[in-house]
Amino acid sequence: MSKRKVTTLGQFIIERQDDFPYAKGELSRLLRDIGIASKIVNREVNKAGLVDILGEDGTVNIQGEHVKKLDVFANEQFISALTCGGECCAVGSEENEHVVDIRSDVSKNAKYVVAIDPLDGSSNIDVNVSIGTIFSIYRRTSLSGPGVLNDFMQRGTEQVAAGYIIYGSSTMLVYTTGRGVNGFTLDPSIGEFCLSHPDMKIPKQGKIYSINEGYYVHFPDGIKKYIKYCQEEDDKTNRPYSSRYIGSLVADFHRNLIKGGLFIYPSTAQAPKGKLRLLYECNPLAFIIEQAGGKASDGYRRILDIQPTDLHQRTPIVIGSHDMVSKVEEFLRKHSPVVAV
Ligand code: P6P
Repeated sequence: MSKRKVTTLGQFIIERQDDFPYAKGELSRLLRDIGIASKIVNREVNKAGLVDILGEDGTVNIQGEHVKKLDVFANEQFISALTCGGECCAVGSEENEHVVDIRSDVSKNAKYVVAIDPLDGSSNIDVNVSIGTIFSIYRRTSLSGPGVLNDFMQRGTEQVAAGYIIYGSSTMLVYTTGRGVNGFTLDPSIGEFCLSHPDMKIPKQGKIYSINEGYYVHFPDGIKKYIKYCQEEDDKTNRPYSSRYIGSLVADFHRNLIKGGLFIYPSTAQAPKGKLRLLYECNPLAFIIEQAGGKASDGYRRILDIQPTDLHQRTPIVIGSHDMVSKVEEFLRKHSPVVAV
């Protein structure tokens, strides 16, 4: 039986380096640094139930959420790996209110900044549900000195690379640099991410919709009507769809990327901007989904076109199979038209 060639993340990055004729390996090394930190976080996530790293450490993060120790640990690991790697000058993290300057002698000429959600879905940590890391890489716009907030106030279309790690039944790293989406599965026996899902594409149409229907009464009319549309019987359009909601963004996103489907976190009366963060959750996943042939909007505008104004700003999001996102936009235009201000 022919043995399949094993391509590690490191080999793949080097092989694809030619995609960046002007880059001198910095981005490759930056992606390598993220891969290293994710293996360390994976080790702790996998044994979280065995050591006293679960539970809350008593602090509250910028989001007002009680911080669980693994959040803190993951944030420290990624910041440490990026600091030592020397290719990044600043980090914008869900766990830090302000931009973290990570310059050192090694990174004083670093040209990239990284926005990151070090451990998304943390409320699922102690119930053993898949959780994830989401990252977004930009070239800094400031010319020298410490990385500053303005380096992060770039539209999602300016991302140089984006990806996520899902710590689940297996651990995968999925990323794009604007030339398609590739998935790597961690082989614990060799401690390497190995190419397992080359050139990932999301089906244009799916049969899964993912939304927290517990908030139904607070949704815009267009979303309410779309949910009812998903539940109608119609053989021609393969309805009713299946409702799947893990409550862990990376897990719901990853399932839809592979099977086809739609994830919605809409605005509600209480949260007009929704819950999810533009810079380190929605933009990176929007970059990935578009590269995989899907679509991502806030229900009205392309996510990647939104001009950020704050490090932790939120946005409603409709993301997944292209035709499903377009259908939601159609319902919102018809039943919840945006009032021009
Ligand atoms: P809700 C997890 O806390 C998270 O940030 C995402 O991973 C997830 O998609 C969302 O919140 C779930 O939010 O309001 O449905 O519990």
